[in-house]
Amino acid sequence: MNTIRLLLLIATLPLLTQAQPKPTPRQLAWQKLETTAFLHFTVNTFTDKEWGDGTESPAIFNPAKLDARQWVRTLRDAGFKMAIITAKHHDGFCLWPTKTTEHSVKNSPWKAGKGDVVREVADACREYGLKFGVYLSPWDRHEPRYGTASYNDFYKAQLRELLTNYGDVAEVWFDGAKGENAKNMTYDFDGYWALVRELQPNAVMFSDAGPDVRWVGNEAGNAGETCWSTISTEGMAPGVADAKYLNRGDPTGPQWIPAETDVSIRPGWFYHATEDSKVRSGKNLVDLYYQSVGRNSLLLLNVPPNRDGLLSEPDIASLRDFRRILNETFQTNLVAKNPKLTDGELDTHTVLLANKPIVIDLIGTPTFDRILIEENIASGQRVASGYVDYWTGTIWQRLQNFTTVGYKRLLRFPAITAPRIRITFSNISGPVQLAEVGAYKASAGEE
Ligand code: FUL
Repeated sequence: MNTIRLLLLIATLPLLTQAQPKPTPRQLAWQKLETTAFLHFTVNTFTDKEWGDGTESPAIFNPAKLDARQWVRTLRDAGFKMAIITAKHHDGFCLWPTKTTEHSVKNSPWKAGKGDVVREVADACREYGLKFGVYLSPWDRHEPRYGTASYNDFYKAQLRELLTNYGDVAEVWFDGAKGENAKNMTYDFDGYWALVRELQPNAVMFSDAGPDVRWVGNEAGNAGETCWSTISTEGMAPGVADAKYLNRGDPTGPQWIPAETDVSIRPGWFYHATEDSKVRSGKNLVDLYYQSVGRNSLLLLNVPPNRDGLLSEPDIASLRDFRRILNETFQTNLVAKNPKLTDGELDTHTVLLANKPIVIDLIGTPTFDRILIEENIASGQRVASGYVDYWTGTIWQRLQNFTTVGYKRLLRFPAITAPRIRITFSNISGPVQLAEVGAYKASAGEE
């Protein structure tokens, strides 16, 4: 070994041996879902509100044509891999016939009180091959025990029902939202989380502060341009977190808690007929995809069923456009076939050190305007910054700088034509495991 090599090894040794946070298998499986859906549905759908106050009569809940198979089929066709249903929102109304309260579908005219929305969604997810998740609002404006210690038992009993009667649950959503004048309540989050681990060990848990996946810090569909999957949860709890910190993550954070980007296809989370004309277009949804999945996050797109109990035509049309555009853009990878970098697998990768560029040959001299870069995050997230150059025929020309990569980084730029590109990682926290590289020409639908 020559001296330079030896010095290099000594310099990188602390980085190699330093324990870096890594995803658990359940977090890794979750990240690979990329596009997931939220279904906001409750009495609010019938009162035209966003937050119910808990006084709503179960009698108003009557989605006469409810067809959860239509919801999940539509989502499947649009490429979504999981659906999360609001089993109970802040109003306390339960979409399943719970034994814990009378405030549920069992006292609604829908299916003469014999219906179970949670079951229909879980069954449809199984039928169409989607993962299934539940949202169970800790803040409950109906339950009289809310504000006392015994509410924790009530909440855990609800969790137990949802996690034992409906098959596999892939995600449990703990919303930190709580009205300003809400009663004081000391939630037993440790107890809730232990119960989820016991009953559904493969489920990831979402809250502002994890423990498995975190809020991205806004509801506008924007992960940080820089987005680390690591944070420190010191001083945080659901409802208590610094939104800016969550948005970017923290390169020195000791915990692996990646960001989930929750955003609605409509202005509100629940269905309102007045918003039928304000549904995001397919192109707009594609922007959300670049801003979330393309920035090392995961898209959780809300598509709220209407009063009939169906997804609405404008939403379906946008979802269809969204998938068509993404399929057109990403169907042909213009990077020349490479056993490690174009095989779609994270664990086959090429190791790169700082400022040691890798040249990537393209197929012929194609025209392209999108680049994809992926790290093998199974070993952690290591790229803090880098840049891409392209070969003009005479020189390497700078195409774009980027910051974090993580699970997936998508770069967008005006189309260029070149036979090869060159990627350099300039600031890294350890040897980078470059897993995938792609170059694409965007669908005309993105224009
Ligand atoms: C918020 C809630 O208050 C909204 O109603 C919605 O459920 C959103 C996903 O989370 O905190």
